[in-house]
Amino acid sequence: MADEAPVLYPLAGRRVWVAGHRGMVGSAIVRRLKAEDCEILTVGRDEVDLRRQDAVERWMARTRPDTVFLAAATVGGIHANDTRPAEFLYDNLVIESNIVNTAKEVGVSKLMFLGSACIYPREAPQPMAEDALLSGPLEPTNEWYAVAKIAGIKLCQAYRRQWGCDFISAMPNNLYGPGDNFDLESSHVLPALMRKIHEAKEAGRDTVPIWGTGRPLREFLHVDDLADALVFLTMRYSDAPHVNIGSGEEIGIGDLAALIADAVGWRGRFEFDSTRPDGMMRKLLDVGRLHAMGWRAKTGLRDGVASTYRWFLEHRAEVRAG
Ligand code: GFB
Repeated sequence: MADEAPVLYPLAGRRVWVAGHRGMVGSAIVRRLKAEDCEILTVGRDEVDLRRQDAVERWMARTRPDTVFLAAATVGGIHANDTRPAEFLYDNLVIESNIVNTAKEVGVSKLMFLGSACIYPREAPQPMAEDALLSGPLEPTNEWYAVAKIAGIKLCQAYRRQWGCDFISAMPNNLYGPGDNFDLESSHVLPALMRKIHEAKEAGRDTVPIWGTGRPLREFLHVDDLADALVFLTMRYSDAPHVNIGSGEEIGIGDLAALIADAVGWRGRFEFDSTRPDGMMRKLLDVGRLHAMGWRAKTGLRDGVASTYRWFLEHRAEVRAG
């Protein structure tokens, strides 16, 4: 493995704002930052609606963060992306614009913007390298979210170019882990299948529905690995191009379902619902740039699914209410 890139931006002693700290990603960043000697700042939606420019400006002017992790976003799985295009485009555009611009105004010295692998064209060569950005048409099921995330990358690059701001971007692949959304209509595939399979086991059912053909391939990254990579890049990377973050481990949706069924201890049959979309047939990131800086994912999918299932069992009441 490559030697770790040197630390350019130590976090010790800094005031670090995690925007979106109640989400799966934000809460993982907060957990990871506890190992750094920094002051963690958070604010709830009830206090500051990040879609309101004046509210963001007032809060940031008062709290004066040194560092920002921009993990606040309207997110969801293939169905939510496909059916709520206005929210996915508008919310994400305004949240990132408000925070990036105010970060420049109040003198934030480092900002990490979090995007998504869906920024890449539908027909991008696999694995998808950073320079595949804007080389072709997007996957239609998530183009609204993708356009907002591409705009976020460009905002960081523009503020770097015009104002010299040290704003960087990272693009993770499909995430999962503790704190995920388990709502069956709006969630991503891994938590959805975990919940469906668990509930089939509880109810003694021997079939579980799966959207699409089960053939699409996805690369899953545990959210604690993501948080570690984000802290790594914040401290060691300072340049305009965005950086991919992935596990390098790819699996078909049908095989993922079987792996989850093993973890849950359910035996039964999957019924594929071809009226639901498959989305991208393959979505694997080229993580050469990150590996060359000396970072690799640590959590294997089988272990990650097992620990996420334990988390799910411990939080069943919240998951059902959510
Ligand atoms: O995770 P997912 O919703 O999002 O779906 P994407 C992945 C694959 O799993 C698709 C299939 O082929 C789905 O049709 N799938 C099977 C299911 N059963 C289910 C189910 O019960 N629920 C869900 N949700 N999927 C997302 C983007 O795309 O990727 C986001 O929509 C984001 O914007 C994320 O970028 C990384 O991988 O297709």
